Amino acid sequence: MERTFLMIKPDGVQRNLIGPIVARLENKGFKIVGAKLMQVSEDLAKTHYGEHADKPFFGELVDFITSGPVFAMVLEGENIIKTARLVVGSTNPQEALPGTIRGDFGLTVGKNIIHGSDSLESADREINLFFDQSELVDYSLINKDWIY
Ligand code: IDP
Repeated sequence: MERTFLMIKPDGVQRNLIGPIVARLENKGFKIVGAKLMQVSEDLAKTHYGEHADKPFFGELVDFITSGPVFAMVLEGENIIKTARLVVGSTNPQEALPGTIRGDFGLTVGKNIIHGSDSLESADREINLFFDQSELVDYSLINKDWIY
């Protein structure tokens, strides 16, 4: 079963969207294997967003993601990296479809509510960057036979 990393950004936490977003992810059938509220350090922000280091918005992005707590999650499901990105929606909330998290809750690209890994490599990297193995829980959900 595939795993991905999702993170409700400081705007989502401040707007009391942890509950509504987690409800969507659970309702979809994804299994939560790790979750925590945390403050992202400047070092962690720069490593996480390293691929954007030379973009003009990099400084703004690091300032934003460290501006308040985030809610970090590791979720599990079949083909979840791609599926979770569809649930999250397009990077720019103005182009994200209604029904997606960004489409329903956001209006600007700088404050687009949630992050989701975009590939197997990113998911592995980001899970290990934000979580210790001991924080991830192996268990079985009783509803799994009704999803798969
Ligand atoms: P993604 O989050 O959908 O994977 P990326 O292209 O990897 O999108 O960009 C990372 C994050 O950087 C976005 O989620 C968004 O918050 C921010 N970002 C992307 N483009 C811009 C921009 O033009 N201005 C400000 N922030 C941006």
